Amino acid sequence: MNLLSSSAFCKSVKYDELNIIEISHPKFTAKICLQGAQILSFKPNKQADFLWLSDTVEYKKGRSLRGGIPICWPWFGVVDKNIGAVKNNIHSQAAHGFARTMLWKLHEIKESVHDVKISLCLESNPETLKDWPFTFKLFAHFSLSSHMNLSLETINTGSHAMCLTQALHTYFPTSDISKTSIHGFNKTHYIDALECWQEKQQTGKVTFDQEVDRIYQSDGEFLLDSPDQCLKLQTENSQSTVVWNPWIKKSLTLSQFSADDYRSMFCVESANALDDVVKIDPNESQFLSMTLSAG
Ligand code: TA6
Repeated sequence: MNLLSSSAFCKSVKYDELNIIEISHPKFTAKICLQGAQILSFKPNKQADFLWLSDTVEYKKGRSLRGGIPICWPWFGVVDKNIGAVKNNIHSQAAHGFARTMLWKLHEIKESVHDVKISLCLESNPETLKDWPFTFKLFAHFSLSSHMNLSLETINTGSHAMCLTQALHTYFPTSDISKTSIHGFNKTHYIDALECWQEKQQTGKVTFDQEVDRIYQSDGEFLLDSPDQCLKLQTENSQSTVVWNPWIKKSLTLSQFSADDYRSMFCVESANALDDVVKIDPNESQFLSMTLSAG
């Protein structure tokens, strides 16, 4: 009997070309796309969805979906912005790695009246080895109840140490980007991707009145304050957090993104990016984790 047929809360539904696991639990509902192990929606009872998903999202094989939490792995951002130890092993020009566009396998479901724990797995294969010459097992462990935890586990199953960068590229909703702020970065240094990757220092809360694309050198706990919901984001094993809003001009270049979508979303991404490189020795593993809860 397969995992889903014995589940009380989970079922697989076809959306165009992709299979989505729909979870309907007494405490929450959620949707997880098997492609990319990408959670698209997490909505605790009596609360708004914690995640933003584009109204023009496309469920197509091999293409990342705009919204939810794309898993950027085994590199973050454009290849050339990674340090040598990472980029010298990459034989692809795709941004944000290959994990988000590959088909993962459902690995385990554990469920109770309190929560659903569901894990998906991606293993190295001839396709991944073409782009990145390391053998691995990658797990996305979701623990869902009235809050959401995602832990990305990388296991190095090869005989050589691997260096990677990664991000849980979370899209958040807001009813008004101009009244949205992020707390927890005061006095934190960041790299401004829009101003020649210069290092700067944050003063006070982060607000949005133009395109923002910054990699903050920080970990820990952040408060995401928008007009109709306040969320707490906690991270583990992440020393870099990316904050992004494309604003008006960049919005016009994005797939699955309407011209005014920048008003209703923002990204805060729990990452290991730029110099915050993860090195994993043979038979070792590393976890990058995030927890989202009502603020
Ligand atoms: O995380 C911010 C960022 O690197 C931006 O520079 C922008 O490229 C964004 O990710 C979205 O990238 P995508 O490839 O998903 O369109």
